[in-house]
Amino acid sequence: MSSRSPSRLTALNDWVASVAALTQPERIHWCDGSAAEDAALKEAMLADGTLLALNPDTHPGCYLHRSHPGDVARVEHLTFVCTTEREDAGPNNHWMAPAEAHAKMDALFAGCMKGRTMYVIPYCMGPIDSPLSRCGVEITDSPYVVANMRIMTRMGSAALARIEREGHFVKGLHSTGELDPERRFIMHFPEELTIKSYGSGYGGNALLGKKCHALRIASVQARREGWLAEHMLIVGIENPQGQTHYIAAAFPSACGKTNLAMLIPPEGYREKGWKVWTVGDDICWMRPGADGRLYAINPEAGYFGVAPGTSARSNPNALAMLDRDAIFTNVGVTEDNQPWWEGLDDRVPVTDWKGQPYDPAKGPAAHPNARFTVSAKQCPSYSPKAEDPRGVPISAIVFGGRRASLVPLVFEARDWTHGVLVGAGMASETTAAATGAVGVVRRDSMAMKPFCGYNFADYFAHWLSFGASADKLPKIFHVNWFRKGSDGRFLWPGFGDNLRVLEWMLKRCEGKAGAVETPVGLFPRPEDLDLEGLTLSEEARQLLFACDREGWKAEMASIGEYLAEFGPRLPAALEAERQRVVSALEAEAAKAAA
Ligand code: OXD
Ligand code: MN
Repeated sequence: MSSRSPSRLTALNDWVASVAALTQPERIHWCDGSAAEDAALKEAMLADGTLLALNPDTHPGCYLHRSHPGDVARVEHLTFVCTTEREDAGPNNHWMAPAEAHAKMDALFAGCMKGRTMYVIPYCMGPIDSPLSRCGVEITDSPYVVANMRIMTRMGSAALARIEREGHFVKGLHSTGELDPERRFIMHFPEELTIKSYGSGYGGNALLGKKCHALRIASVQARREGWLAEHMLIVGIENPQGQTHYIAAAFPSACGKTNLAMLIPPEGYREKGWKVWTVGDDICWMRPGADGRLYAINPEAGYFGVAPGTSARSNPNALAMLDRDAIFTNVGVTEDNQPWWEGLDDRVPVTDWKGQPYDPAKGPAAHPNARFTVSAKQCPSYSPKAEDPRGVPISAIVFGGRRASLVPLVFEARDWTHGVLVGAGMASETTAAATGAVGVVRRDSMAMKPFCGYNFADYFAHWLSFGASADKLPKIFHVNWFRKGSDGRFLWPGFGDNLRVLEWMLKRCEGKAGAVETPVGLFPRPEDLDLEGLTLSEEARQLLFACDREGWKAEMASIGEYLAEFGPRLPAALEAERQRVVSALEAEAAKAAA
């Protein structure tokens, strides 16, 4: 522990000094990321109740944190992008003028760390020696944030050394404040590479390396520098011939990214030698390499995953990494002090996430957005390539959402421009990862609605701009694991069986699998997928692979209304592409009527 700055970087020291003058902490602690530092912080958090130790026999090194019950998710209505021109933030973001936002935040931060310790966390998003990585420094008064950042990022001395070498970094200032929702804001200043977050201790609001830096600020840097910062998992699929192909997939929060990233192949596939390798479960930074392909890194070093629903069936890899050295937030606890959440198993917990005796009549034991934080290295399927500074070459990009109707199991975009339209038009039912109503269908372009740090119209143009070198780019697909039948139940088993769909995609990339051309994209027939060992109902076979032309006409009209919200800034090529799909649907209808 050190209160003296270990850095010779004037810009960093000046910023830390100015924050200290504003927030007036009792102590300043520069984090070195060491095990000793982590142990000391955890001991202090155990002493003051911030952390509770879990069963040391079944879960060594595991802790429970109970957040304030009103501080359990991201707060999109309190999250702002503060650009000089309102139009640069776009209709997809809440906007505030930078001067007004700074004044508001600085008033909240004034004196807020009195009597507290101010932690300075130098961190690197991505492998420490990768040219694709980017660094930042988070200042916070929360030791819980420090402990989580140590898992989620490469934090401490090595990151500081890189920051000193590069001379620049993203500045993130955070205080839990009073945890008063009336005094809670998450502000981004992309033009200054700065974040100010006050009044929440929740992951996405407080671990500033994650959503705030690696998506909102990084998306702006990426546009400027010719790369992509995306809300995507990265998974490697090894075929029986020993070749591994990588897929990047964008799904909205709490739609199964972690499960897909850690998928266990179905038995028949395992026997043939298929393997799955996890590179990342939430964020993907991709850049064209010298060969024109897109190369991707996972900027994170850990998983901040949704606990409820995680089980031996849904994600055995996740369970295997959660029995040691993990932080659980807002889960229930069993009689023998083990963490528990809905969907885990048949045991009945004794305590709920608020620390009250568990009573099913009063709600779930774990909050629906309860989380685990764990090092990526603990994942049994962690890819040996995840630390490769060059990143992994991406063969396919997948967009997907929760759609009970219309959207088939999978389809392929005809080319890059069509793929960008498919991503831009994506929609999904909302989940508990953000406050607000759950289960409402909303457009969530590229699963980036809450995370793009600039105007979506410019973001779509940026995506389209990659099309110039189209021959080496990944193919783009859309999936929907959540289609429901007439009885309201899911038609597709999901989880490990999703590999059947991924295999079809990779075969399409190699020209080795069939598909039928429709106005909406290229659809497989049931026989184009390996469905051996799977029992699908007749309804499932019908609906999962069908193109409902009338339904798609309405969907394309609705996408048109959504895109029109972006006004004249929307790239003409995107609207032209939509028109092309509409015309193709109409031409087919006319042919059928003739
Ligand atoms: C997350 C989210 O925490 O998307 O990953 O909310
Ligand atoms: Mn996410």
